[in-house]
Amino acid sequence: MEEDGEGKIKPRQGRLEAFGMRVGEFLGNTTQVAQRTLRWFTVSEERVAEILAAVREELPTTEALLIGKPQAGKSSIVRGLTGVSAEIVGQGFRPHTQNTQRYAYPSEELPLLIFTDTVGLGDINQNTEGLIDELLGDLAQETKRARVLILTVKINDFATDTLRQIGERLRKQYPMVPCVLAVTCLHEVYPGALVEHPPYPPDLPEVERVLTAIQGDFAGLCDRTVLLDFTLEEDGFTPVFYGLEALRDTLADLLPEAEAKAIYQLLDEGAGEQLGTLYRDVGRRYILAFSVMAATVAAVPLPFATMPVLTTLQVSLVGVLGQLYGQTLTPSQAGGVVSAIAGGFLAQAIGRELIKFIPGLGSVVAASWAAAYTWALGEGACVYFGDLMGGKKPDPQKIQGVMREAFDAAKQRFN
Ligand SMILES: Nc1nc2c(ncn2[C@@H]2O[C@H](COP(=O)(O)OP(=O)(O)OP(=O)(O)O)[C@@H](O)[C@H]2O)c(=O)[nH]1
Ligand SMILES: [Mg+2]
Repeated sequence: MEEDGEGKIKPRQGRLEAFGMRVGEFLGNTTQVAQRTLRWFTVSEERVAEILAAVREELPTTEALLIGKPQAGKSSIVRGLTGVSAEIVGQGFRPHTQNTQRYAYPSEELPLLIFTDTVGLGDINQNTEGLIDELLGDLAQETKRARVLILTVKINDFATDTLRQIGERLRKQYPMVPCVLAVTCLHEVYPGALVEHPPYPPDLPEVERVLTAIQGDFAGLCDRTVLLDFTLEEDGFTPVFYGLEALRDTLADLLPEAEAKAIYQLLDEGAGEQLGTLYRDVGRRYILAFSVMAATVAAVPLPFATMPVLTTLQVSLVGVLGQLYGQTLTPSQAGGVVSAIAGGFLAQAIGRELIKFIPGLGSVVAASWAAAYTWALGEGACVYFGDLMGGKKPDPQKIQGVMREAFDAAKQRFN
């Protein structure tokens, strides 16, 4: 292991506030082995920044440019693909420019998905040129990210001239960027008697007729069309995300292999069924994204030992989860939480196993192990933050238990 005692993550200047104190108490419960393990798993702040930059370079990041009129369903697509609302995805979100906003998932510093959302596209819009310029400027930037245009149209909206013009301009200049036509709000044209979605894809003359017209309007512009109906839970349609699998498959077909694989992993396991609103469920979507990253980076050679890279990912994950639970953590504090949780877990749950591997641990770990370990840590952090939020003292025993279970389940999943 490259990391040693010099410059690990420490709370700054003895400014251990309430949060850090709790971490301290928590730490007090870990064994000596854990304390030792902790040292192996700490990473200096400068190193964290370096690692983040290197990891970001390797991530199979997809940038989706969502273009559509207000209320066309763009934010709903963000919610479908990430499991969280655009407002939550947008935490740490900066207004991009006048006509577009940008959201990064799961986080700005380590994005797997970036959404550029047009906000200024009206019917009669003097800003169209400005918007086109912004989008062209976006596309002009050199990047390793895979990009895709998603033109979003409500199924009963035929006033789509501006959208088509924008699409044409972008396509003309960037013909290599694939383009998807996403037709939303399907149920609005269902015959009155139909109160549920038919099996996907819907085979209804009403849908077919309108779709033919829309496709005519966008002829030659889009590589693929996807039919969607992303309703709200209270609308009572099942699945809530009707067409999500088709969207996933379409994106996967159009994107390079690595990005396609990441999207598959992110939308694994019935993501379209239902979305919980509980913290834990939202948290899981973030944990999943970081676990996918952990597997990704474990599989590529980075100029750092794997363990510090995982620790760095986990520090970021804990920072994001903390935010979800209303705790704003400095990287140092997040590092403290990771150390406390990871140290205890590694020592107590798989300590013996681990000791055997420690000489090799710093250099290479299996992708599935990296993912499962990250998953377990995220689950542990949710319990930790949940307890804090409920005014309880985090219970190390409970956290260890949750992590052990999560680790075993995740090992299966990421195998
Ligand atoms: N039934 C149904 N409702 C949808 C669908 N997509 C979006 N909606 C609803 O339409 C409304 C607008 O959807 P958004 O996803 O916020 O649309 P938007 O394009 O982001 O809108 P702006 O941010 O205002 O430009 C919300 O109430 C959504 O729940 C869909 O496919 N089916
Ligand atoms: Mg929106």
